[in-house]
Amino acid sequence: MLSLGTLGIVFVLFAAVTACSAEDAGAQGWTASAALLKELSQRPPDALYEEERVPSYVLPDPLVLVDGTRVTDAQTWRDKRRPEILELFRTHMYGRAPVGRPAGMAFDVFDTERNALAGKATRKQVRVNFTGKPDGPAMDLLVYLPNGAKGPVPTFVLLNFGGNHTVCADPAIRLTASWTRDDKSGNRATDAQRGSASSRFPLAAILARGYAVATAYSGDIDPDFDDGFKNGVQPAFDKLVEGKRPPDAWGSIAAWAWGLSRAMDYFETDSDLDAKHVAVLGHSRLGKTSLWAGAEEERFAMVISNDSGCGGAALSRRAYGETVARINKSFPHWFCGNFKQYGGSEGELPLDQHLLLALAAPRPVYVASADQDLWADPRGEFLSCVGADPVYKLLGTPGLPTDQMPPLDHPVMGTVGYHVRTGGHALSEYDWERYMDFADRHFGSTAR
Ligand code: GTR
Repeated sequence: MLSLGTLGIVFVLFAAVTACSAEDAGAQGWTASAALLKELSQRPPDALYEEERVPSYVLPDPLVLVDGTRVTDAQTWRDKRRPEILELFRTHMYGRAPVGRPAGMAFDVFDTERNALAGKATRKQVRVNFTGKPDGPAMDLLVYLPNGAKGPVPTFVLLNFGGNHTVCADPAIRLTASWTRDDKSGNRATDAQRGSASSRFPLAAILARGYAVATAYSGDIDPDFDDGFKNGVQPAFDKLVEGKRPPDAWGSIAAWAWGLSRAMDYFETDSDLDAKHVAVLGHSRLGKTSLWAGAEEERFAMVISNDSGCGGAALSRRAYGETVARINKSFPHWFCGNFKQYGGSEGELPLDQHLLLALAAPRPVYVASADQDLWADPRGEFLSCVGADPVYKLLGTPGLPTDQMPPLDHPVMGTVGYHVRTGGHALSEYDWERYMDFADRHFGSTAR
């Protein structure tokens, strides 16, 4: 266990870092705006936003086994510490998903349009039937890939919040039959919603940079409300113990992450897509999901979380903004039963979120925050990156280029990347452009 100061100067060990650039060296690290802090202190919910009130805490050391042995080589990380940490997250936080590709799973490529988006893209839609049974749970995968690519295309995969039809106004996108969050439309997908989330999917910019984008609706995998896991994929796969779901049974985040692995199963069958260069990305609750997907699924070559906050990239022990108690109350279905006991006692958790980032190592991982999004604790998200860095260094990668909070709109990119950008809780084109810079750097922009 290592001590941390309340102001976030962390990890005395492995302090060797490289300055990001001469320009950054002189610039001030980001701090929350005083005006925003004042405003937040005057409105509910009552959450901790002042750095001075962050409790002092001790983070589990990523390089010490539960039995106290220090991890000093890559093999011990790989064979012992990584599996141990994965098990901690499965047991105490996200729950345990079924292992591997489900027997009977079937893909139906029901749409291939080589002249989509005014000829710029090929659109594919694939029904992924998880059990292969006609009435079993299924998700629709929507893929746009740039036309004229020289070979298989590196791909960003992300879930969406409202249905595939919300990501783009393309009328050929099939409406989901699943429950949706839009209660004004009777919780159904409608034509009127087409393109309503397009700001999160700057398709023209993504395609122009030579990347494919694949998306599926999280609610096809598990509808996002607490119904005791009667709908979604869980009932088709759950193994009850004495008629009950065990306290480490998979919650919604684990189910969504599992769905992303099934998307990867499909990519491996599609020669247009470069399954060896797939970046898993997600925003907010779906950013918590992309991090867990990247931990459980090593076929993802890059892992990106956008404004994922509590239960995602932010350190739980800081209890800043959204807390474990609060998230368990608002969204009890996101995590497993065992996680409920840690509300208000984050220090008892045998893990924290820097360990989740470390599970991506040595693959590139990128964490992004937004200046106005204090609910998601930008500093806590950065400190998670700092906390994961020793693992990246042990594995022989450059890791995170600085242990100091970068200035606003100054991305840092090593094997671990981070930025805090101007603006609020959103997945913006600025975020996408940085993720593509990061992918160019690690996947090689000349590969296409
Ligand atoms: C909020 C929740 C966050 C975040 C966000 C979202 O209400 O408190 O943890 O996940 O929703 O997913 O948009």
